[in-house]
Amino acid sequence: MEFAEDLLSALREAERVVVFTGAGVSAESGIPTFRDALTGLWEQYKAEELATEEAFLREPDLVWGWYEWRRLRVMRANPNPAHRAIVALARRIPKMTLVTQNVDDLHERAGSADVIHVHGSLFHPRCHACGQPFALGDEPPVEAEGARWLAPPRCRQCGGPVRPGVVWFGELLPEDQWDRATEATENCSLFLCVGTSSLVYPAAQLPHTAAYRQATVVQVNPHPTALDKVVRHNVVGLAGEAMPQLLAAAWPED
Ligand code: BJW
Ligand code: ZN
Repeated sequence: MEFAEDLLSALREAERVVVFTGAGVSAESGIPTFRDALTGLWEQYKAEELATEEAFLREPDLVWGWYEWRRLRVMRANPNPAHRAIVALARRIPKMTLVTQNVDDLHERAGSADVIHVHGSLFHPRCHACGQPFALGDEPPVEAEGARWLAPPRCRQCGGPVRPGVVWFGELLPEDQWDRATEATENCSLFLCVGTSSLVYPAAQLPHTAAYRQATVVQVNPHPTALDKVVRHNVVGLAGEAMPQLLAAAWPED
């Protein structure tokens, strides 16, 4: 893979970098992207229809079962070369901030620290009624391949239904995570988008903010996205292949 020399020098010289990831960074770990068609029990639905509070209130067992099935898949998956390349990049850049829209924990399991999760996490459910965090057991959420409808557990404090700790459509992003993501974006010289369709706001605003502030905006994605016209460098390829190659090209002595 060939990279423009000014992309490589921008990377080498950057003091502050934001890496902004979406579902595509976990695709090569076997985690379907958000806009992939659902399969199995959920194939008659779209993810957009399940990722709402209304869906949870209407059919809690359907929605909780879907999230627990996804959590099981994540627990059985492993980080891929793209997650590991982002860890390696952090060692090279004086201040790198990792902002992810993903609700999995594959960045952390690859070794990234201080990951900003703007859309929450599959691993931090809470009570829908009172907000009390709910401690998940260590055991896998559902047996073997047993994707199924599952009643949400009840809150140990108030008896309310436990909901996934993710940000659904129509909900506000966690304020602390959003403030940190915005601050890092406004102060970076290079903003690297990896594996996101850049369709969901306000997160999708971040690369536009970076471009407005004169940062070099770079995209790694095998397909066209809403950002194609905004980025200075469009690296067309799979994250698990392009990211390690980008690092090797920027720091060939390693
Ligand atoms: C690879 C690859 C490989 C594949 N390597 N790449 C109209 C205009 C503007 C905004 C709105 C609007 N109507 C409604 C809104 C607001 C709404 C929104 O933005 N909707 C848009 C769809 C239009 N936003 C919200 O509701 C947000 N809240 C909000 O605005 O609050 C204010 C408000 C309050 C009250 C009322 C209204 C507003 C909240 C958004 C929360 C989003 N949450 C989700 C679900 C999380 C839980 C879960 O996972 O179930 O977050 S949605 C979903 O999309 C998920 C993702 O994090 C997010 C982004 O998706 P992502 O990561 O980009 O994945 P994909 O699948 O879209 O793309 C994958 C990409 O990877 C593709 O490009 C592939 O090509 C690529 N790829 N393989 C590299 N190997
Ligand atoms: Zn409660």
